[in-house]
Amino acid sequence: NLRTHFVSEINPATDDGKTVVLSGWVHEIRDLGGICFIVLRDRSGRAQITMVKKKTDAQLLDDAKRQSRESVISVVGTVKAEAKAPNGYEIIPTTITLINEAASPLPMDTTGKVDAELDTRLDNRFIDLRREESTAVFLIRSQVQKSIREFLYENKFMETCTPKIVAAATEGGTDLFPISYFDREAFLNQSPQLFKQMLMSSGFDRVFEIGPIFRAEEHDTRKHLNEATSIDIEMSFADHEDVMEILEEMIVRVYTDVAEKCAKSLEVLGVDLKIPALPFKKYEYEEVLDIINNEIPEIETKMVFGDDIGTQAEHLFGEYVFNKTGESHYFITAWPTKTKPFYAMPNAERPEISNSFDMMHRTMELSSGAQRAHLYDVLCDQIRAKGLNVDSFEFYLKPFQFGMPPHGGFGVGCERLVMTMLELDNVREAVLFPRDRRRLSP
Ligand code: ATP
Ligand code: AMO
Repeated sequence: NLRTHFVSEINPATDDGKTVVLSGWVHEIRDLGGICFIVLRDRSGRAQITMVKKKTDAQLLDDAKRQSRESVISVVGTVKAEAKAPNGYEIIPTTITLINEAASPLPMDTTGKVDAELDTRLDNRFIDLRREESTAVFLIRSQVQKSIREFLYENKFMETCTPKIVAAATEGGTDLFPISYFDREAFLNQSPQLFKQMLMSSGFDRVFEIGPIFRAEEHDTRKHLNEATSIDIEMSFADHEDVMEILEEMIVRVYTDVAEKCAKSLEVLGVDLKIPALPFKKYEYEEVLDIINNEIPEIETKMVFGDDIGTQAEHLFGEYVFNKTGESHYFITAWPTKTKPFYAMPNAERPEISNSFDMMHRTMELSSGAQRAHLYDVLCDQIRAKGLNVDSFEFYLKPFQFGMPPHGGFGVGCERLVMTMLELDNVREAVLFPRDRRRLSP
């Protein structure tokens, strides 16, 4: 047996005197002469293996001292409560088995004593992920995805998988990755958008997918990836208001679960999580323009209806909202129809605005969504109005002719959700093996 416990599962109060088996990596060896410590690390934390020279078998001590850092070892020993040790206990070993030796020097420091550039860390990601801060990010990300799944299942959503190799662009044609598909051209999908909508016509009613999206964005920023993970939902007999309610509840659920279940990882990262208050504040697009034009003097050029809210204005407005409400999350609703994709529903009274929204974090956009145009003729008009060809959307449009219910949905970037939650400087830190303009490996 190579493991009876993870390091964090041992409780000094109740396990004192017990024999346990721990397996993991040699985080550190400290030989102080009369006493020698090995710090063994697994994904849950670190345990101190203590060998007092006089009381330890000479061979065992000798073997222990020869271990190289980051080698894989397994330790059988007795738990001893010890207030000065990490987690309040140490292990007095009876055997230490070297399972696989690590070469030295290491490509990168794992102890946190030497700061590495993000690029160095990503080049050596396998070992960077051994750092407790990196592990913490992905333990939290795992909880985020688990909570989202649980929340959506509880709300009657079913999980789906839609194709990633597609024939047509979803979100406009500029940022597609073309691939060769036998003798035809195909693309990596930018969003499950068209498929999740088609499933509404199939009567699935509420679907979700957590999966990759591919965007050939050329810019190199802290918040754009070329392969991202999108949390997509689509629901029938619902409008944008219903969709926003699900979204804000989902976000609060995720924050609540992470605060409760990932306390240790949050502590490692030094993050004091504030759970957003419900409901999120809603600002209509035109209200946002008014505020930017009249209350945010840093934006010198007056904005007019139809303008995109650029990065600088987005940031300043986020600060404005935060100062006013104390909240980081909010919605911008009622975007001009021409700034939103063809599938957004134009407003019945004012067709120049759409039943759409973005869900914002103080520092960036986290999600967009909308009620969808579910009437065939309206949808065809909108596709044409965007200068796109109706014929290339035939597979998508057909379901709209044979019983399509009203519906709506959203997409949330999972990495941005984790990045903003954990105040990470760069979205790449929330991806195991990020893909960007320059990075295709590891
Ligand atoms: P910013 O406004 O802060 O400069 P951005 O406009 O480039 O950023 P993001 O905030 O990074 O965009 O988030 C993605 C947004 O960019 C979406 O809401 C969408 O409007 C636009 N976008 C990104 N990819 C696509 C795409 N493939 N097709 C259409 N729109 C896209
Ligand atoms: P949108 O294009 O706004 O909407 O994407 C939804 C969310 O996905 C994330 N995202 C990204 N994250 C990192 N890098 C990228 N390059 C990137 N692109 C997008 C963002 C963004 O808010 N079909 C619609 C959703 C819908 O209406 O249901 C869509 O894709 O967090």
